[in-house]
Amino acid sequence: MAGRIANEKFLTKVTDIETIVKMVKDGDKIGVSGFTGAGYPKAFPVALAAQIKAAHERGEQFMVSLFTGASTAPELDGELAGVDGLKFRTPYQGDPVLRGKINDGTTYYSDIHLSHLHNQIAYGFFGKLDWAVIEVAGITAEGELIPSSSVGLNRTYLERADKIVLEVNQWQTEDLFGLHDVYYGTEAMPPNRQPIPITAAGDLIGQKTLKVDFDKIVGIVMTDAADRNSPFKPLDDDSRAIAGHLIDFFTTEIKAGRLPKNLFPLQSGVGNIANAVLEGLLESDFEHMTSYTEVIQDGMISLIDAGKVDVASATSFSLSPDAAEHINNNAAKYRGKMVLRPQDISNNPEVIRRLGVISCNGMIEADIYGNVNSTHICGTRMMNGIGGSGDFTRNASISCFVSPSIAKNGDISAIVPMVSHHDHTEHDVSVIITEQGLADLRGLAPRQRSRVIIEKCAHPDYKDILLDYVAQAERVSKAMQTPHDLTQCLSFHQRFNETGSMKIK
Ligand code: 0RQ
Repeated sequence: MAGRIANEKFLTKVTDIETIVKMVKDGDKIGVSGFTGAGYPKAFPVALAAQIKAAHERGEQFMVSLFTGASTAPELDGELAGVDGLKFRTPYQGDPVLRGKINDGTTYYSDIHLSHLHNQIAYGFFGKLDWAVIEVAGITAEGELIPSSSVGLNRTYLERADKIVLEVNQWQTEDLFGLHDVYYGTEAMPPNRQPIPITAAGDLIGQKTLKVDFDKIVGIVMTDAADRNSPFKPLDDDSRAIAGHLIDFFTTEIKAGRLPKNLFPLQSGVGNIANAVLEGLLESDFEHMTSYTEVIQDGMISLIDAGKVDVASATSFSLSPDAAEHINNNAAKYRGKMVLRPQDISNNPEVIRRLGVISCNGMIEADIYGNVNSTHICGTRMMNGIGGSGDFTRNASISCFVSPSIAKNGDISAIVPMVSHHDHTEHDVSVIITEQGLADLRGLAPRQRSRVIIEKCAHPDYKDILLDYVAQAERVSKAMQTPHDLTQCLSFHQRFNETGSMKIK
């Protein structure tokens, strides 16, 4: 323990988790560390869930509001949602149990751009935060915190909450020290903000550790538990084809003089397809690439190891168990090649625009005009959330969306007449890619886009009904800028809800 807590004063705060969670009350607002299954507290949520369950069994009301960096893991979102303990949740999740509670109305979910939450908390939109519960890899002799496998909103929660709990996780390697860059310049609110001085993906502008107000610490607990994430799906033919289309596109852009030979910094979203695209880049000829993204996935580590990517900036790891073990054993080797920043910096629109980031994110569906739905199944059912996809898409030099052209054995088309929920509008989407092909929407008006998207991206089973829709829309629409048949524009979704398939039987 003494090794991990190098400041003696902090040793006096070490206690057990039960003593701490007894202080949590119904209605409390809790900001925790954790981003895409990395660096979340392991002891507090499980102990709190047990306490909430016991309170419910006594007939007492007990629910809390939970704020994170992004998605966490079953021991956090799953445990608390499983006991009906979450009244409110923001800004992003990916847990099946919590997804169920959001969709059955138990939990209010505010789905927020990840770069926005720092300011929104500072402005007090959510009220006062009662708790910050932060996992760290260690505490320095100077009394500062060595972040663990994510930074997320830790700095914000430590600054804003009344009470602080630290979990010192001995599973996280101490060699993570030096991989973080914690910038304190966004403590100043507008109009006093200064430019964020990042002009290249690997620039270091902050400090290696998080500051903490010792007097706010109510307890420190020791843990020894792995970050929990599931392995990525193995590369299949569809993801190989999608990666191939993207690489061909980059090659064409280089030939046209619009991209340098090492591309612009890449952002790659969460999910299997986004990770597969990174794996696909391994087989490409591009070298000395960089990445300005929010999560470092397995594919990014392969690219760094292969010498294809020089440096990757993010806010968190999002790794399979094998890759997490690899990082734990080799973290020191990656200093200078990886940097983890607060998420209002990793996802900062100013920096993304300056660097010319190329974004690449998964989608649920796109429509014939290039609007994209990343979050809602059939317009109402939350999947995960917008996460950082909007931060990057709106500000990227080229914004790409990737998806197989069909889902659920072909009963769902990823290309539809009108998206059932809008996350990214036609104004922000440059390129759509499915295994069928790549639609480059840049420079096209809506009626030109509809042809290109259907021709290049739609699955053959859906091409004809999509073209029929276009013809019908152009016949009946009151105006020709963005023609729609308002009685039929959601017919694919309606058919799916009624028959279980978007196909016409
Ligand atoms: O279901 O898991 O039951 O097989 O959705 O789909 O094709 O494996 O794709 O893992 O890349 O996820 C948009 C959800 C794609 C993700 C989304 C079903 C499909 C499958 C997963 P199964 P795939 P991916 C930065 C960026 C928003 C946040 C974001 C996402 C499951 O990319 O959450 O981009 N993005 N953040 O069968 C019904 C459809 C469907 C569908 C797919 N139209 N209808 N089900 N599925 N399309 C990172 C962060 O923000 C942290």
